[in-house]
Amino acid sequence: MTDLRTAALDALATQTIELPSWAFGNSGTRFKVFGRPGVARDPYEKLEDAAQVHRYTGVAPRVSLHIPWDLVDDYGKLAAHAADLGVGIGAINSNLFQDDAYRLGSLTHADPAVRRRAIDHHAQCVEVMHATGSTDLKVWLPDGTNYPGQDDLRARQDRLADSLQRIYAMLGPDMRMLLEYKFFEPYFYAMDIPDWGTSLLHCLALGDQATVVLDTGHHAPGTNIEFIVVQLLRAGRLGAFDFNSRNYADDDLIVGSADPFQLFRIMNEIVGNDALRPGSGVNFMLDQCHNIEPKIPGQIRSVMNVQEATAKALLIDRTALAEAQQSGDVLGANAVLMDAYGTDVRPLLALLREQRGLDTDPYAAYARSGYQERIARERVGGQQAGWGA
Ligand code: LRH
Ligand code: MN
Ligand code: MN
Repeated sequence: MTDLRTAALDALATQTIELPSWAFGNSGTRFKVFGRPGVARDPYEKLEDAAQVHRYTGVAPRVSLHIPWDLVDDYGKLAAHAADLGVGIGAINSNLFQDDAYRLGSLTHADPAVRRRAIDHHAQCVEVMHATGSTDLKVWLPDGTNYPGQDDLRARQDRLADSLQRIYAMLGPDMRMLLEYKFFEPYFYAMDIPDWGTSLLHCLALGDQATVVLDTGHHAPGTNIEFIVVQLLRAGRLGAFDFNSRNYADDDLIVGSADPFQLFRIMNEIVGNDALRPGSGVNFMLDQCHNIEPKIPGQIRSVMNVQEATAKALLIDRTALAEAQQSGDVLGANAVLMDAYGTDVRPLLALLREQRGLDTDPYAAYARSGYQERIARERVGGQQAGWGA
């Protein structure tokens, strides 16, 4: 085996990918939520399903929770259940988009009482973090306006900065805030955190424990996402990814399904900037909802797609690339990248799994396991992923 392949195997062995609890509940389009037999009925069962993804892929040892979608009486008990299943609790997602009080905003609302309510919700999330051992508080701000003049854009930013500061002050020394941006939806004139620049400015004002989350579905079509990755890494503020695929909007499709080349370009910058290594501070999370496809195989497919893109990025001959770049060999440099992208990395990943005592094909191994048939038999009345819950 070449040195490049050996190094790639070593790096792949250290990679972990975090799963979203909401991937294991029923979800749908804005027209219909489709129920599937055997879908998890509560957060405990969501963790059981997530543990299946980890069991067959070996690289998905954490699960993000969403509060209040994953409301339980005893979070210590939920974390212990996770540990028994061989997984841990990852990021805690707050929810500012399902409350009547937030029609005109939450952390940006003109009324201090509404802002207080939104800030207090994060105190609840931080409590969950203490109880579960989670270190990442993920904040996606759904606030925005629909019409020019509807509200004062500057005043909303000022109120947001103040609210975020109060939330940041609740964090323990080992906790981080992950601040997510999205350019449109649920509002369409001006979102209050529409882009990475706005998120970064707020993070810089807050302090070192505040970092940006890049959800791959939250950009305008044609945006060069890998450029954003580079900028955030350069600033030391890329805290996490929410990986998913999009064709038109925030589609939340299987990672790497719409544009596997984009995923490769992103992972190229991650590998090239030494951000794959554990301890680099980047949490590789999935943020997907499966609407028409089965949940557990859907997550397995996404995890495998992230692994494939990562493996290809690891196979880039970076010495040859640097030489071609230095000498101004435009097509030569591009060819180095495309050679790696064109490599069939499935045998390498099969070897990785073999070395860990896993089946070489996690997707097929899960299908054979009988788990899907068992949950379809035993569970009745699956829980909705979140919306409308
Ligand atoms: C917002 C978002 C955010 C989570 C998730 C459910 O669109 O990406 O990361 O709240 O969806
Ligand atoms: Mn997201
Ligand atoms: Mn999203």
